[in-house]
Amino acid sequence: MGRVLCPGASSGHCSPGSTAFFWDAHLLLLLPRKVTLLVMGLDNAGKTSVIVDIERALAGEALPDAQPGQRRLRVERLEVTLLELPGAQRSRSAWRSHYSRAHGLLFVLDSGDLPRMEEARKVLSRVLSHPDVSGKPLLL
Ligand SMILES: Nc1nc2c(ncn2[C@@H]2O[C@H](COP(=O)(O)OP(=O)(O)O)[C@@H](O)[C@H]2O)c(=O)[nH]1
Ligand SMILES: [Mg+2]
Repeated sequence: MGRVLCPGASSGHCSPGSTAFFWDAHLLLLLPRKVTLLVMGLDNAGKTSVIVDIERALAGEALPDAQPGQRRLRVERLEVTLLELPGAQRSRSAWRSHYSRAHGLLFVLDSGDLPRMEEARKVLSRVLSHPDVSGKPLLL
């Protein structure tokens, strides 16, 4: 959670011990938090299948208004958007346009596809070296 502002405090923010801090933090906790997760990997790696598995495992409520390639899901107070990025080589250059708004990445690796392991390594390496990805959680 970001800094909690405390109206009326001369410094513009307040200590965790003050009443205002807890009041503001409480309000923020009530708001649904939107989380965007990018699901990436080579073509045919199993991205769509993983998304279906995640939806099933989380047993969240499916939310409407998802764009093509997106699944939206409410999980407790989170509104989670799973955005599948097309994995074909010609599509990968567009991935970077999504990095800045992502909260985390899921990189799907087909562990049975040994001939493409080096290709997957290079692709993941390029993703991780992008500044907009730096510091964000990755699930492989
Ligand atoms: N054997 C096996 N096949 C899988 C698995 N996950 C996905 N597949 C198959 O791999 C193919 C590609 O999966 P898909 O999820 O469409 O890959 P995407 O292109 O990365 O979205 C499909 O025919 C899936 O049925 C898995 O865990 N095991
Ligand atoms: Mg797919």
